[in-house]
Amino acid sequence: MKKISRRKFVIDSAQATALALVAPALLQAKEVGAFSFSQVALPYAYNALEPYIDAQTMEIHYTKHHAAYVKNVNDAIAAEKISFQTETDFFAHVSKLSPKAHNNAGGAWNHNFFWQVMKPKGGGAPAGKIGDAITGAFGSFDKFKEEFTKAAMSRFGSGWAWLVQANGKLKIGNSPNQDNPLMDTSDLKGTPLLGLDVWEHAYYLKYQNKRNEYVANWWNTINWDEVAKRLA
Ligand code: MN3
Repeated sequence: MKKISRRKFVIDSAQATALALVAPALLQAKEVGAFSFSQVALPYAYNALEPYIDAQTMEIHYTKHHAAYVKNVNDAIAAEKISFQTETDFFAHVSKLSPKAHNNAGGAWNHNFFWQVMKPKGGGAPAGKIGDAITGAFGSFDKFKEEFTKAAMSRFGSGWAWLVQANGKLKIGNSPNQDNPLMDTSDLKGTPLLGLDVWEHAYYLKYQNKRNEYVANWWNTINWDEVAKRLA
């Protein structure tokens, strides 16, 4: 082994420290102009939402469908040199982007959101400020459930049902494909508080054509703490 002099060791340590201080700044500089979407870690196991959402659906949904949206939008960002700095900015200008960028960005974002507003042993009527806001806007939790379920059931084909906050008001609606209420192309606009994936890939293995049963059972998975966090 080569003997390292104390003097050289001190210099190397000083250089390493300087590099450690500089490195985060360099990384940040490199990221400017290179915004990309990422897939959040699933906050629970694939089987955690059983019996309402089965493990196989969850695994395919997360590792195949969602992962593909993330990969495809990032490919589009690179190929089309899309330079928006934030998700909000990206969606606010999505009408100017290619269908590949638009649709896959929606798929990437919507599923990150969806995983987070669910949890094992979730559901029930929400308490606190989100409970009050829902009762205030819709009359009762049951009325809210009824209206949200209608939005989920009336979306023809693939899409999402949403609870959003816009100008301080809560609203329910739905969107086609992977569109979301942050998009400038969306009829329903606002900050998403709660979202439900009604694509067949979200329920077909367990429920086949019975979207109504999937929606009815999904109420047992809602993570109201996460919904409340998004309320302004
Ligand atoms: Mn999906």
